[in-house]
Amino acid sequence: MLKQTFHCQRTRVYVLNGPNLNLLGTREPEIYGRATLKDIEKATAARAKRHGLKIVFRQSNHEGELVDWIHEALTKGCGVIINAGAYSHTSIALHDALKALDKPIIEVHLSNPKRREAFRHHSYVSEAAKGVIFGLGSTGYLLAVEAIAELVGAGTDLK
Ligand code: CA2
Repeated sequence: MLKQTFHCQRTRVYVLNGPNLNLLGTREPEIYGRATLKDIEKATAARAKRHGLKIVFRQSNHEGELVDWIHEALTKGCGVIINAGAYSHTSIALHDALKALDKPIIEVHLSNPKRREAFRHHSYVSEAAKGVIFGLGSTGYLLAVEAIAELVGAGTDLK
């Protein structure tokens, strides 16, 4: 079977984080774990390095800023890992921006929204994503890097 790979001009992977994720590690550890966003950034960058990929790691509490970064990834990135936080469940703007991106997109959530309140069960991001990783805490970001590396053929002559 022919494996689907995405042609990748650059080695930059955007890791975008939405509202309130800057609070990680300070509250609700029973839901989101004890790692801070800085811890996740370091671990994600280290995992990406193994594959010859570089991480652009950002967090914003503002929907439009996240849209702008997705547009930036359009020209400067080779894939997007996104935990859009609560905007996952509300934002058609993020959905549209992601739909315009012809690069692999992996959606990550620390918790498993399907096991939580009904308003978290639908994600506009999922409809634009190649794959989704839910409920595995910060490990989800590392698995997302592995998925992107595989999809773009990083570290192989498909790059
Ligand atoms: O599980 C996830 O990663 C979520 O994207 C986290 C969002 C939530 O709205 C999504 O449904 C699922 C919330 C992030 C809030 O993060 C906090 C961290 C510490 C303390 C308070 C909020």
